[in-house]
Amino acid sequence: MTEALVNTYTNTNDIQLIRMEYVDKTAHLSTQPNSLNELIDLIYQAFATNDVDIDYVSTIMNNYKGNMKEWLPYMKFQPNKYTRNLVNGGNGKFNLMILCWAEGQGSSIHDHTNSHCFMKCLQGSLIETKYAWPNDENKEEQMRIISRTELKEGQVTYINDTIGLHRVENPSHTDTCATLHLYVPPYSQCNIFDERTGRTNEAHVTFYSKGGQLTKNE
Ligand code: 2CO
Ligand code: FE2
Repeated sequence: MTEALVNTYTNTNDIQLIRMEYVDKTAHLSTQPNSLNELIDLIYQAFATNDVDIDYVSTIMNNYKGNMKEWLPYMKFQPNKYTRNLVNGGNGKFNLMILCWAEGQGSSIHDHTNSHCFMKCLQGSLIETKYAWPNDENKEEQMRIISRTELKEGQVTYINDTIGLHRVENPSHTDTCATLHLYVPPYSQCNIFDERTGRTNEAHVTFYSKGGQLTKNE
C-alpha cells in the first residue's frame, strides 16, 4: 500500500508491477527493530525515497517492543493537557514523538493535515474514536462516528485524512498512557472540530520537549 499508487496508476497490471517494486524497495530492510535507535534507523531507510510504504512502516512499528528505559527521557506528564515530546525530527521528512496522556486526558477531534499518522500504544491503553468529515460546513450537525476502538499496549493503528478524523483518549482514571507517533511528513498545524456542530478551527501543535529537553512551547 503506497501513496504513489493512488492517482498515478489505474490499470490493474500497472498496480501489480508498481506494488512489487515497492515490496523490493523495503525487502532488504529488517522488519525487527530491537531498540528505539534501530527503529529510527529503519524509518530513515524506509523514507530514503519519497514513497511511504504503509505496510512496512506498520510492521516495524508493530514489531518494535522497546522498554521504559528508552522512553523515559520523553515521558513527561502534565496535569492540564497531554504532552507531545519529539524523539526524532527525521531531517524534515517525518516526526517521531512520544505522547503522554495523564489520567482521563484526551485530544480534540482533529485531522492530520494530509500526513500519514502511525500510532503505537507503548504503555496503558487508549480509545480511538474515528469520525467522518462534516458534510456541509454551512450546516451545523452532530459529527458521525465511524468506529470506536481500544488501542491496547503494543498495538499499532494508522489514519490519514482520507480515512477520516479522530479523537484519542486515555479512559483510565488511575493509569497514565504513553504512545509513539510517526507523522509523515511532519506538520505544525491541524484542524480541530466541534463534535456537536462540525464547526472547525485551526490549531497550532507544539512540542512540550524535544530530544528530552523542555521547550518553551513554541
Ligand atoms: N494527532 C494528535 C497530535 O499529534 C494526537 S492523536 O494521534 O494521532 O497531537
Ligand atoms: Fe491524531
